[in-house]
Amino acid sequence: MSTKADTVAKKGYDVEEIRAQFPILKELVHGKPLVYFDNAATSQKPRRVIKAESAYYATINANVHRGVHTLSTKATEAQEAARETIRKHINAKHAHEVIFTSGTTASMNLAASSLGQLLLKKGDEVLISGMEHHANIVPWQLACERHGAKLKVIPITDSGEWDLARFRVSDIFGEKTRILAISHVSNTLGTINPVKELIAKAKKRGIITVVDGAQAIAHLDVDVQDLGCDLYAFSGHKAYGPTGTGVLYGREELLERMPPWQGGGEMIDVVTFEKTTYAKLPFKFEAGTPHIAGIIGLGEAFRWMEDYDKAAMAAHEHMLLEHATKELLSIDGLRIIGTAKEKVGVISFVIDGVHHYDLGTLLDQQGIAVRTGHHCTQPLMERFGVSGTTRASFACFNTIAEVDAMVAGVKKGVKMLR
Ligand code: C6P
Repeated sequence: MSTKADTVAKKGYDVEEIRAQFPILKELVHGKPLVYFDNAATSQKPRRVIKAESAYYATINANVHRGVHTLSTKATEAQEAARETIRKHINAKHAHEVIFTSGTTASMNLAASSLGQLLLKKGDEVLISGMEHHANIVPWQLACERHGAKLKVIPITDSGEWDLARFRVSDIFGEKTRILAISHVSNTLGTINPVKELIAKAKKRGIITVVDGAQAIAHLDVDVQDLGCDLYAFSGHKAYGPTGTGVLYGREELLERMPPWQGGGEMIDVVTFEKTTYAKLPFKFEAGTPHIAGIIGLGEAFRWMEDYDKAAMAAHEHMLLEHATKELLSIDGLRIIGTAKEKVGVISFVIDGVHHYDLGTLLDQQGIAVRTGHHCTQPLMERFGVSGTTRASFACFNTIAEVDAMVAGVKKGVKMLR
């Protein structure tokens, strides 16, 4: 679905050429062309990714790092090529600093469990922010409970940014702060957080820094060395890759010190009943058979993204955000939750007298997929005094015409529901 405005917006960015690569965009939903605005939940996949995953099963399906036979060698090479692609993409120093997981949730659980064991003692503090996804809250709560530590929270301003004026650096980082765990981009508000600046301040105090990059990886240039973080987590499926894939990047020196998270095959060096020694990085953190097909697909997703100018993709998504913001604000009683200066293409809103669930259902009947509810950020919902929002999240293949269709759908919904 595109208009003249999209053609104008193209200028070196051919959204139709990109759309043609996503088979699902030809689907009809309730007889209407699919408008997919739920990319923060999971993005759609280009044909190349789908093909890479199925080619593994069709031609080289075997376990990795385990066999001398040809298929196992080929599968291992394909998996490790994906690791190298991701290393380059995020500018990690070494490929063994890229650990494959099943997603951001698994990455954060690995980080919290292992760092908790390594660093946390009674009375220590872990600092997160008030806009975190449950995946960057609950694993730290579990670690704190286990080790007698406390969770502290950076408050959020009305526009949806860290309130660093009210919560000064000297207040943020206490004597006992050991870990800072923050999201690069908020999944609910779209806020791009100044993570680099806060990481620099934390590092000066010897605090270990962990970044939840789930909503950043597909939309920003992520350079882990430039950010200076110790750990950086993301999911593959939000970056045009397969579900069940994710990464935890870790600085070599820290990963070497961190104890393993899960035990099993391939993460060991020598096992006896008395004692086990562990494999080298990254395998120390990759127990059991990985999601080989998914990892190969993930490598292809990153190669696919690299065929495009990420800045142009981000500019396109920003243009959609600005258009959607302007149009949605013309609706009486509509309030946008998350009005930070720096945002990715995520727009959350509430409307007086309209329940987000009802609106989401009516939009679906028009073929428009948005997410409704608390977006796994219940404390943030409480901060804004709402039970949930309607959230549209854009990707590189979305168009102005689709935004207009959503706005028309919202207007229609409001008339029916009020
Ligand atoms: N947010 C959303 O609709 P997983 O489920 O492990 O791939 O990602 C968890 C996660 C962690 N951090 C952030 C900032 C996230 O946005 C998510 C996933 C989806 O907003 C599903 S709840």
